[in-house]
Amino acid sequence: MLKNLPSPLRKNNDREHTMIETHYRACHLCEAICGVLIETRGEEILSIKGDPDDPLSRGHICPKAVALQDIHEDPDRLRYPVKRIDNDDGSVSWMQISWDEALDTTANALIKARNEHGVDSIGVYLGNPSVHNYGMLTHQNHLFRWLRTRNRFSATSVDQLPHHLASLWLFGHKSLFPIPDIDRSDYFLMLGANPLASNGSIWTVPDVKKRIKDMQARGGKLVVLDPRRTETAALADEHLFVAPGSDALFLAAVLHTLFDEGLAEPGRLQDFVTGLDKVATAVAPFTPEHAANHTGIDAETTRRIAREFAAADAAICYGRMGVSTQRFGALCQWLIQLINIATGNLDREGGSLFTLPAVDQVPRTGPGGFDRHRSRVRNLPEFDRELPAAAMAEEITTPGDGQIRVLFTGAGNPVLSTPDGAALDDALPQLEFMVSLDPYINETTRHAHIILPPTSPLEHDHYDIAFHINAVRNTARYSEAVFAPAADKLHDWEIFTALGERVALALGEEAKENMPPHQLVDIGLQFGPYGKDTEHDLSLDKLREHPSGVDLGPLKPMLPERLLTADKTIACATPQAIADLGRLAQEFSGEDRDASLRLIGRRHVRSNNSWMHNYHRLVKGKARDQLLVHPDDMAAHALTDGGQALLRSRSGEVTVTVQASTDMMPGVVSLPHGFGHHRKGIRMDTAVANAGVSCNDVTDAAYLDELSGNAAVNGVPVTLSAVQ
Ligand SMILES: Nc1nc2c(c(=O)[nH]1)N[C@H]1C(S)=C(S)[C@@H](COP(=O)(O)OP(=O)(O)OC[C@H]3O[C@@H](n4cnc5c(=O)[nH]c(N)nc54)[C@H](O)[C@@H]3O)O[C@H]1N2
Ligand SMILES: Nc1nc2c(c(=O)[nH]1)N[C@H]1C(S)=C(S)[C@@H](COP(=O)(O)OP(=O)(O)OC[C@H]3O[C@@H](n4cnc5c(=O)[nH]c(N)nc54)[C@H](O)[C@@H]3O)O[C@H]1N2
Ligand code: SF4
Ligand SMILES: [Mo]
Repeated sequence: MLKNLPSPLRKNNDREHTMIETHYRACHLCEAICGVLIETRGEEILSIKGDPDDPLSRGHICPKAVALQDIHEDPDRLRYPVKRIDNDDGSVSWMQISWDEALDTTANALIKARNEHGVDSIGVYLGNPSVHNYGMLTHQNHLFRWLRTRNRFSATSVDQLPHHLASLWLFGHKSLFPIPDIDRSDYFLMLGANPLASNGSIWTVPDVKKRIKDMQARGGKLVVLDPRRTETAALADEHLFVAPGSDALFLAAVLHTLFDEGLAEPGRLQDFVTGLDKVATAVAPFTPEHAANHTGIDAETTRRIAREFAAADAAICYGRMGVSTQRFGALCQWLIQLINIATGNLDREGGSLFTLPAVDQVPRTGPGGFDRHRSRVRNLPEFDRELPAAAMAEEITTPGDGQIRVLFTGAGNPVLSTPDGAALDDALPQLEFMVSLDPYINETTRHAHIILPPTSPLEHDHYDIAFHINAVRNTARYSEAVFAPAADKLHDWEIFTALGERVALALGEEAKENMPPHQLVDIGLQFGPYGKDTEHDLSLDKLREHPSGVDLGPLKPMLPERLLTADKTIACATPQAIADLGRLAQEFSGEDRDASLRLIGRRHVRSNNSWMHNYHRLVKGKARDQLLVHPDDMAAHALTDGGQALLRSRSGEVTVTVQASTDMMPGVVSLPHGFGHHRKGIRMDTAVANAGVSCNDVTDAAYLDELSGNAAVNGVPVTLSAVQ
């Protein structure tokens, strides 16, 4: 049983005699990918500091960097595969099993489901850290190529799916994201993002605070639209409260003003941009006056912002989570890029540019597709062969052909991170078999029959395949493992490979040729844009000689060459988006702002989604899981500061501690997601002691961006009542 496992922390008896070593590393915990220096003596970590020589992060780190040590040393982190034992008295225990037993049992369950019920009876959910762990990206298809199920899900559809769709429609590839070139910009219009807490997203921008301040010192201006006065909003030159879910009206009104006042000047983009006239016609009814009724931003302010944006030498319009995970997420992301295009700020230095990463996945991976099939129960559209995560619970519980009977989760915690997580929590026990590739027994993985824990992050090497694509500067860096893993440990990619081999064998197929991730990266580097025959001559060996990373320069204009549309043009009048303007008009057809109380989320720099509450250094101090409520709303609902309240939506309810905050827009309340560790059977002691409640017990799986299928975890209508 787990309790009796040998201590995972290998004590080093020769400490005094062991040399102090410095390891160069990329912190993989968030998208900023900061360079860190980790000092070790034997098995002991002595310090973690920012690497001043990293050309991207320039020495910056945030308080989470120390979690690299905490994860590695956490006694709750699983070191061996475990199997769940349901005892007769209703209790659950976990038994350590061998890798062979764990992998054989898992592969057999997958094959059995495939043979007996068809491949769609297997569900797959991959979470956020799977993108931060390069071996999971390079090797997941060693398994999934044999399991081409329609029931694939990921955190994408609770997050950035609208960004992918806008990029697919406009630029021809799901991962061609325009990146805010803040270091050379004059004007930044930011919606629904809080990079001071998040450290940037779809925008790898370590040290963002300094970059914002530098822009301001150059005379540049930051305008933030957010229903909460966030850390970023507080730093902005102008902060505007915007009613949750109404941003598309504001953006359409900005675009309307640009066309209406003759400010649309795409400049050199004109040569390869089509359909702007159709867009102008489509946004003509969306006046700033109409928007003002619903957004709370007066018409003159909207017009002024449009004029300022157009007048700036280089301007950025950027929106993130807050405008993605809401009812009009895809429309918002499309409108944002239309504003950048119409003003000539796309592909302009100081505007938004595409990157050219050293391992350039973009031309090598499929562009992504949309709505090629739909979910069985609710008829929701597929994107990139994945269905909306909001549909997962019903696909498990609804009988019929294609019902999910076996579930694979990897690096995800959908019970806490997808809307109506409580329904998923109730659905998971109905599965015939569940396996989780995860280092923890948490809210989701506690339902698994088998948990396959990978090596700790410091036990494997890293090259960031995902986030250089979104970075403010082109750089490349390879990090060696800090510690050698013990012989009986497997990396995530090795687990995928081992399962893939077993499944292939059972199917009478030949497993895919296996090459470790670093070799794939070496090939990617050598044959990439800075590889052989270029002045940089990049290869893995070259990066090993430069462990702080290699600078490949600022972002450069690359259009139309970088476009992956068939004819190398940007067709602006995306039919789906234009049609969705009709849904927008209908939703906001009334004269008055909707009166319901709306729920939004928030992030804290010391936390990260659902899984960073088990490290004492990050959770100590004041509680951070309160519901923030404006004092006027406190009074209207007879709430007391620090008191308890019942927060209820159409779909669920939780009892929260309320905190009065003048940072909130009246009519809007904020609760962070990722808490709710009170559930039975979780083996994360510190997290359980800081349990909080799950915001996603209140969010609603039926509340979606109907165009993209992305969850609308922001803007959820809720009610509040005091609990005595
Ligand atoms: N209400 C609300 N809901 C939200 C959000 C919100 O703002 N509000 N945000 C959404 C967003 S943006 C996201 S990305 C999702 C995140 O949703 P998920 O990805 O489902 O959740 P995480 O909390 O990131 O869970 C990460 C899991 O990965 C495991 N893990 C960590 N590192 C590794 C590793 O290297 N290998 C393996 N195999 N496992 C690992 C952890 O133990 C944990 O179980 O949540 C979404 N949900
Ligand atoms: N410290 C920390 N860093 C993280 C994470 C974390 O959990 N903690 N998670 C990582 C992940 S997975 C992601 S995706 C990124 C997210 O990165 P960001 O998007 O920068 O971070 P959020 O704090 O979610 O910012 C969303 C903002 O949108 C606002 N908002 C909510 N609804 C609306 C709306 O309708 N309109 C507008 N205009 N604004 C709205 C919220 O108040 C919030 O300030 O952060 C990443 N980095
Ligand atoms: S901002 Fe913090 S968590 Fe993100 S990469 Fe840098 S050190 Fe790591
Ligand atoms: Mo995310």
